[in-house]
Amino acid sequence: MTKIIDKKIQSIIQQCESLSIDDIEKLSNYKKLKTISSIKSRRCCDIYLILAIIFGLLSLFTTGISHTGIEHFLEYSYRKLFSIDIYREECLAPKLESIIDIFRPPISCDICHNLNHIERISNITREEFEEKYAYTNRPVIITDAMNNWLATEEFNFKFFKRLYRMNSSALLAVEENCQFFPYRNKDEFETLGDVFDMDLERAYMINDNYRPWYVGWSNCDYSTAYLLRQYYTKPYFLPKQSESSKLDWIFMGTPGFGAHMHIDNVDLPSWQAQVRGRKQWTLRPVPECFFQCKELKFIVEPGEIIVLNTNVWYHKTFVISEDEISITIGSEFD
Ligand SMILES: *[C@@H]1O[C@H](CO)[C@@H](O)[C@H](O)[C@H]1NC(C)=O
Ligand SMILES: *[C@@H]1O[C@H](CO)[C@@H](O)[C@H](O)[C@H]1NC(C)=O
Ligand SMILES: O=C(O)CCC(=O)C(=O)O
Ligand SMILES: [Fe+2]
Repeated sequence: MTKIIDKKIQSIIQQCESLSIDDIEKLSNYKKLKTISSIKSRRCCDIYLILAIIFGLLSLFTTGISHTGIEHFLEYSYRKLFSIDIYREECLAPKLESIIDIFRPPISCDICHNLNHIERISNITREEFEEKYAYTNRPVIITDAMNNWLATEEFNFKFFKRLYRMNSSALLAVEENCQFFPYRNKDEFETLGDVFDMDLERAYMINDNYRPWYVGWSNCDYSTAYLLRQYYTKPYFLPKQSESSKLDWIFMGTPGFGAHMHIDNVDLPSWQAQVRGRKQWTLRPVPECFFQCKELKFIVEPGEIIVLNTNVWYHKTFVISEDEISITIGSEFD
C-alpha cells in the first residue's frame, strides 16, 4: 500500500519538475511532497503514513465518514493532514476542495464584525485597495475594472469549446494537470472534454426544459494562460508587486446551479470577474463567528469583480441570470 503512494508522490514530483517552472521551490504542495518523500527515502520510519492512519481513524470516529477501501481512506487522511490531494495530482493547482479544515487557525471575527452588506467601490487607487481590502479579508466588489476587456465580448461557450477542442494541447493539459469541478454534474462530466461535448442547445438553454449544468476548472497550461491573457488584464487595483502568474480559474454554467457551500484551502485571497451573466453569492462567517457576524447575500453583476478570501469565508454561488450562462474568470493574488 505504501508503495503505491510512494509511486504516486514520485510521479507528481516528476510531473511538476517536467513543467520547468522557475519558482517551483515556492509551490507549497511541491515542497510538502518533497518533504514527505525525503523522509520516506531516509527510511527513518514511515511517520507520515502512521500519522495519516492515526489521524484518519480519529476523523473516522469523529465524523462518521465512511470510506471505501484503504486507498480512499489514505487519500482522505493525507488530504486532511497535509492539505495534499495526492490523487488529484495537483502540485500546481490550489485546492478548491470543500473540506472543513480542522487545522485551520482560528479566524478573528474582526473580519466580519459589523459587516452587514458588501461594499461596491470604483476608481480606487492601488494604495487604498491594499490598505482597506487586499489583505484584510473584507470582501468587496469593484465595479469599474473590466472596462477594456476583450473577454466581455469574446468569452462564451463556443469560445471555450474551440479553445478546448478535442485533442488540443489546452484540453490535454487541463485534463492531465489541472483541476476540474463538475459540481452537481459529476455523473455526466468526468472531464472538461465532456462539458464541451454537450450539444449547443443545452449549452445555450435553447429549450426551456434544458438540463442545468455548472462547472469550474483551473487552467495550469502556460500557453493557454498566455492566450487567455489577451482577453483580460490583471485588475488595475491589485497591488503592483502582486503576481500575475497565478492560475486562472474559470467557472461557467446555467441559471439554477452553482457551487455548494464550502471553504477553501488555497493560501491566498482571490478575485473573480463576472464576465457574463449574474451570480448570487452567499458568504457565511466561520462557525466561531456565527454569533458575532452575519451571513451576506448579494449579486455580482456582469462587469463587476468580487475580491474574496475564500479561505476564511464559507461561500456558495447560484447563477440567476435569465437568459445567459454565467462565465467568470479569476485568480488568486498575493
Ligand atoms: C478617480 O480618482 C482620482 C483620485 O483618486 C480623481 O482625481 C479622479 O477624478 C477620479 N475619477 C473619476 C472618474 O471619478
Ligand atoms: C483525437 O485523438 C484520438 C486518439 O489519438 C483519435 O482517435 C481521434 O480521431 C482524434 N480526434 C480528433 C477530432 O482529432
Ligand atoms: O464561482 C463559483 O461558483 C465558485 C467560486 C469558488 O468557489 C472560489 O473561487 O473559491
Ligand atoms: Fe471556493
